[in-house]
Amino acid sequence: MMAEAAKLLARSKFAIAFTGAGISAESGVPTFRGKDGLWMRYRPEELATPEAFSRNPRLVWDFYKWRMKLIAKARPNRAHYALAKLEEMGILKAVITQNVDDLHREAGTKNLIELHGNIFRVRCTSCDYRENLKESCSLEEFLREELPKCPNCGSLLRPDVVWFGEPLPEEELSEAFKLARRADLILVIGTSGLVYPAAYIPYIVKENGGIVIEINVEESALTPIADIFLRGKAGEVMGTLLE
Ligand code: BJW
Ligand code: ZN
Repeated sequence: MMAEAAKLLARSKFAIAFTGAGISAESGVPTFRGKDGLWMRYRPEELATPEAFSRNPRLVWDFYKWRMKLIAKARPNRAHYALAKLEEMGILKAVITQNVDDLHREAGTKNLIELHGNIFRVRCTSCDYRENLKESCSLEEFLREELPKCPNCGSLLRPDVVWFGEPLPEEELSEAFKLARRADLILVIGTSGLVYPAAYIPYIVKENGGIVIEINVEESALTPIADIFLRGKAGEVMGTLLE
């Protein structure tokens, strides 16, 4: 299976990757679903919504600040580096991620499409103020504020991520769909494949005759369309695949 996957990848003309929370699990970033995927007693559907934020912004901000701290300390793992290496080798054309953790960028991936935003970016709930806390080096200061306010207009700031019921960034989504139509192979790594429209991406590749290679510790909603399923941790499997 592994040798077959490596051969298909080496022969592909336009390979892309589609990643989810599982690729960052070995970096110590918790996933959303599954036994270790919970934040206290909350489910993502209870926190990652605009309704939750207007009902209880403090609770939602506590969740994001907890993750910001955790993610700021996390380093890319072998899977992130393997994808950056494959891009450098000219095999992989893009990484489409549902993750907000910045670890693909840190590993060196150049053509990165972030479908659900980025946890280090914040934006105002009323005006068009935006800030990247990593670029402005103000993360620590920011984390000390209880309810972060816009420096322009004083309104509440929010994480620049996509919550349930919100549209995905238009340009990123159309670029992702375009890449999927063009791809002859897709590596689907560490995603439950339950959240749409992101989960359409592997189906588009499949419908256009492309090969779907899935890497996951367990079967997902996308396993039925996988041509090859490699069971295991993303870092370990990707490490072996590149050998
Ligand atoms: C390992 C591993 C290891 C563990 N190695 N593997 C049909 C079509 C379109 C939309 C819908 C639809 N049906 C329903 C909807 C609505 C909804 C939706 O999809 N709901 C479903 C839950 C049913 N979608 C939306 O609301 C989206 N917006 C939308 O549709 O807008 C329409 C609209 C248009 C115009 C105007 C207005 C509206 C938005 C979805 C936003 C999702 N946001 C989140 C939060 C982001 C911010 C944050 O990070 O806090 O995105 S929710 C959460 O789920 C996050 C993730 O990106 C996303 C996907 O999760 P992921 O990455 O798959 O993680 P897990 O935890 O689920 O899985 C981890 C996997 O890793 C598992 O399989 C493990 O086995 C594996 N694993 N360790 C390898 N070491
Ligand atoms: Zn503002």
